[in-house]
Amino acid sequence: MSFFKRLKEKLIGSSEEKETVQQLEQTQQDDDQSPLQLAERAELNTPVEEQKVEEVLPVELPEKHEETSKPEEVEVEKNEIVVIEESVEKEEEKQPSAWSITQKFKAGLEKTRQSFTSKVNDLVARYRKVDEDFFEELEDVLLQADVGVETVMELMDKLRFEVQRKNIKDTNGIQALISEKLVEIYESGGENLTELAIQPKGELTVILFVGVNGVGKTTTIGKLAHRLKSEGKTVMLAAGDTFRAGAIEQLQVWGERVGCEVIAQSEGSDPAAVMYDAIHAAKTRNADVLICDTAGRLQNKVNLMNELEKVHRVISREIPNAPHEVLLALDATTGQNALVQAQTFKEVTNVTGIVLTKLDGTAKGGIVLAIRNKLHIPVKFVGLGEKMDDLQPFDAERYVYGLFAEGLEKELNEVEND
Ligand SMILES: Nc1nc2c(ncn2[C@@H]2O[C@H](COP(=O)(O)OP(=O)(O)O)[C@@H](O)[C@H]2O)c(=O)[nH]1
Ligand SMILES: [Mg+2]
Repeated sequence: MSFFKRLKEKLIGSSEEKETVQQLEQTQQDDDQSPLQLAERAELNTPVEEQKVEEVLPVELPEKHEETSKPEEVEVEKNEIVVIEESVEKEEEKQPSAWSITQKFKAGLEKTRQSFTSKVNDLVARYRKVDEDFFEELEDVLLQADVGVETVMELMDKLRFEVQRKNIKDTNGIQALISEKLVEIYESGGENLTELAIQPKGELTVILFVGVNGVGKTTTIGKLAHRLKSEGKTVMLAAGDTFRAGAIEQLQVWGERVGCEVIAQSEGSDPAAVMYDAIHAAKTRNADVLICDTAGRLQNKVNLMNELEKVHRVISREIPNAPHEVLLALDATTGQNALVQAQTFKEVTNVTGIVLTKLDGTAKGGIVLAIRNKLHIPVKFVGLGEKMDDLQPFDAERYVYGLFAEGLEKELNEVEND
């Protein structure tokens, strides 16, 4: 299957969304909107199916569709457990569509796209023809987006080869070519496992979060708990950051929002003791997943190592192969510094996956590629905003679409719909 066909199927999804696209195309045969635009409109209009398509199509719709549901804003009282359960059941029924997830990547990568695409567009306009000077400037643009030297070099080699092989002369299709090669590079970088090591039903899965202060651990734990709950799992949280003032309360607030029990002790207590308590509580309540927060003191590597080792030891004494995941949260806005942090944590603990937070807050979203290339640890999730459903499993195709959305549409529209 060609890259663009695969990309398109992935972005739009293959089932109902596609049908909606085709229906819309039939009703509007003389309409010159692209299937992608139609899909976008279809997505936006899903809740009002009866609405006349003709009336909707010519209107420019804003991209604020996330606002259609805001479950996180429902304040939940502790004594309303029944209500929480009901709302979660409802959420289970309406899983987000492929296209709405694609739109999250597009929105989350807006800053990167704006800075990156405008530079690439500018290059394309100035050069028109692909030559060595063009490649050199392109290299700079990619480096400025934090893609990382090795990845940029690999990409440039691939582009040069492809340009020669296909005898490409003009710069117009270059965004499409870059996209294709970036996905290729990402996928060749090792296993593309975004799945969490969730244990079979009846067994407790323990997920440990590590990372320095402020990178977004607690927030991500809240979002992940929400995600796992909406898949029907019983989730509990362990307030292992007993160091930072307010950290326990912050996790408790998330627990209330999402509807998860939080196991906590007082500030300053031993994190390992919290883990011990939490595992026992989770086992007693037959929880499916326990997500553990930790403090991220990096001032002293020996302390960090000791603390994480102790936490780890206590967890695996209670459940032999736990923690099943050690997720390292890295803040995308810190750029190359994130790579340094990752290196340190890799040395002190067995990191099984990375959560790259705040991708929406940086114009240098190329850091995903650098992380992949340097660390060989899968980026399992990316944070695309501060809302509860802004945590998404990383997806190379959607990511690339987020980088080049406008530049790719022409290519994608030329792919046949079958
Ligand atoms: N824009 C944006 N902000 C985020 C994201 N993830 C976390 N944050 C914010 O980052 C700040 C620090 O997060 P926190 O969870 O307290 O970090 P921790 O110290 O590692 O636990 C908070 O203000 C969060 O709202 C994200 O994906 N996007
Ligand atoms: Mg925290």
